Amino acid sequence: MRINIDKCSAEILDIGYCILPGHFPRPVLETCREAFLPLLADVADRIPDGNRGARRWAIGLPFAAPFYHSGFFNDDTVIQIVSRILGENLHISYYGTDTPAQGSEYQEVHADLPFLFSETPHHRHPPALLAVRFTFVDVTPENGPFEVAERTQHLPRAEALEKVNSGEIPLKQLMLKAGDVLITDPRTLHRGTPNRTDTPRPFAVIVHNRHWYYLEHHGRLEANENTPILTESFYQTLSPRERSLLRRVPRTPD
Ligand SMILES: O=C(O)CCC(=O)C(=O)O
Repeated sequence: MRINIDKCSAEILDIGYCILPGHFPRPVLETCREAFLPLLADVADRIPDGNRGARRWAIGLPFAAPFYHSGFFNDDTVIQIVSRILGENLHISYYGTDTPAQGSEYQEVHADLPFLFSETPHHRHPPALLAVRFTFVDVTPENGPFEVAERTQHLPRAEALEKVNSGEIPLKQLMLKAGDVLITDPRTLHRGTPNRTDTPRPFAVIVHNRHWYYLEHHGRLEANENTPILTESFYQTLSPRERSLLRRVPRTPD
């Protein structure tokens, strides 16, 4: 489907996100889902209670087979949209997943980032970071849809939380299909909801940053700390644009 880059960028700046329907190929997402299940089983063995709430795990993925697909990182449309907002020379700092399984609960409504200028909470400014997100399975009302409170990225955090928790600003459920790409400003308030099925619902995230922005903790993979994030030899096989995007990811020699 042809995507209107201007419209999508404007939506992110206005409501906090936009969706590119059916943008990534479903067979590739299915290979990711299959490869992810043993990794999730290993993490669930080590951290049975979850690390993002009950039976919910944040798990970092290496920039390597079987999870790295150039199509996720080097997509012309996605890069045009994120660079329209973040400017030229942006970089990718993290690849990971959020997965609720059966027994998970509602998360507290939250944002994924502290304020850039905490001393002036009313100061409205464009994002320094965008999350490009996609699910490995179709989302249904039963398996834990992501919920988002539109336009809350523009408000002081305490006011936004108060308005969402009191119901004045509604939370909207995003029923994403495998293949849909969600681009969000992670300051926009959101929460994960319970997965009531026996099938985990992995939700991938690729973090894109302005060229001057970097979060230190992105230098290690959540719940997957012993896996090399990016090896030098794999990095050297990538296209010039991918190498530029991943230039700040720590690399290990083979
Ligand atoms: O997986 C989800 O639906 C959201 C998870 C989330 O926002 C988080 O863990 O910070």
